[in-house]
Amino acid sequence: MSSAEIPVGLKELLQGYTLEVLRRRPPNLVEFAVQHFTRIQESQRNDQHAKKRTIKSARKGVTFDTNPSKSTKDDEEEEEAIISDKYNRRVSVCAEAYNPDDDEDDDSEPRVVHPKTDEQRRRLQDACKDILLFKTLDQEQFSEVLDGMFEVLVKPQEHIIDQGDDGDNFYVIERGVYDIVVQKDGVSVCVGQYDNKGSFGELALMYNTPRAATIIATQEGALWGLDRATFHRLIVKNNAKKRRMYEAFIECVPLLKSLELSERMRIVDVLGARVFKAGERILMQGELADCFYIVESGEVKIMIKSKTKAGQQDNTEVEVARCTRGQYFGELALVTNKPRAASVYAVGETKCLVIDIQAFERLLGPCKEIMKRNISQYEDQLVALFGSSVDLKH
Ligand code: 1OR
Ligand code: 1OR
Repeated sequence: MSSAEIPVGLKELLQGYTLEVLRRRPPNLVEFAVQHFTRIQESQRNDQHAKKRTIKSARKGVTFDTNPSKSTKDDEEEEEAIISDKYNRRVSVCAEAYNPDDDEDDDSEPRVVHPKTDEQRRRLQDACKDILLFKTLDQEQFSEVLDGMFEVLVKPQEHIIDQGDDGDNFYVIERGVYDIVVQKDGVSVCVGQYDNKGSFGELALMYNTPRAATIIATQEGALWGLDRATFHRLIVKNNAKKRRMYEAFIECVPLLKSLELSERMRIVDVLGARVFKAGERILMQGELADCFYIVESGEVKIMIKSKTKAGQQDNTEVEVARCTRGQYFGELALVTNKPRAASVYAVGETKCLVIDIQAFERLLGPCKEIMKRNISQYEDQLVALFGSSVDLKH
């Protein structure tokens, strides 16, 4: 009998998997195996990239909160890499690939602090208060993010980001309107717009990919930038924690079942978590929409303003539905490009996972058919309630 040769590394791979299973006790072993080995594969790819990288941080006009135990020689070398434009852009962008679990040497990097006046800090805090990517940071991490941000004033027609470039900074919008332009078959198409709020530029930094879109200011505006190294140290690292926190829950959301695991994880990377008090209004009928919600715990009720016999709206709200854990709401306005069709209130204290409209468009395309089918059910119910024929989808 010929003895089968055991490939190098097989034992360690299987042991690693077994240990993870014992530690995390996943409900589905096969799915967990796919996840586990995909992570290892990503990490191997990242290691290869990481070997090639050259880290050159751009730090003009920046104070370093240096670690006193760190040699000053390192700091001198870092300072040589200064680039002087207002975007803090680097000549050569490092290519650390995505691996949120990877405990790279980020922690030993000096902490970047851009000094700010009280007035600047107040404006910055205001711009950042609804940024989803910051919603799962703890107080200290959030404060470090604020320290690391720098103000960028932009002019009409200025390209903040060009599709295909390496990623340097992440941006939070303080004011201004910005077109999102994507090249499709050699033609530039405007696929969306940021209107005085939101953030962009996270993808290239999270996944070490070229910029996926061009962002153009349509008018004068103000942004807050966060450099790549700080973004990596605070946001990408936090994503490893987020994936662990939400992985099991997101697997059980029926709407997302048709997505690949990696697609669901990309949703987790960009979602924010928000807690609403009992009775708090989450959405208001008639408002413009910019987010999509999944209930993680608690319950929401959907209320619609009733119509009088003459078909006019009066202000009394009628409860038409409830959503609990794993169910979603707020998709209708995003799918139809119309204002919110109903108001939504938290019943008791309720926690929702929130996804912004750009991520919804980018990541939830494959789920739209399911949503549209459910929207047809809303239409039937609306007819039953108010007696008129409606087409919510158009
Ligand atoms: P980035 O670092 O790739 C461009 O630089 C940024 O544009 C990107 O991060 C996102 O923050 C932002 N597809 C890809 N990136 C988008 C999109 C988008 N929208 C905003 N960004 N789509 C448009 C969805 C409305 C899908 C286009 C096919
Ligand atoms: P939205 O973005 O319009 C309000 O914001 C959300 O309430 C809406 O998306 C849906 O996600 C959710 N009619 C309209 N919106 C509803 C309904 C609904 N149910 C949930 N939403 N009907 C209830 C059908 C069971 C029909 C009302 C008569």
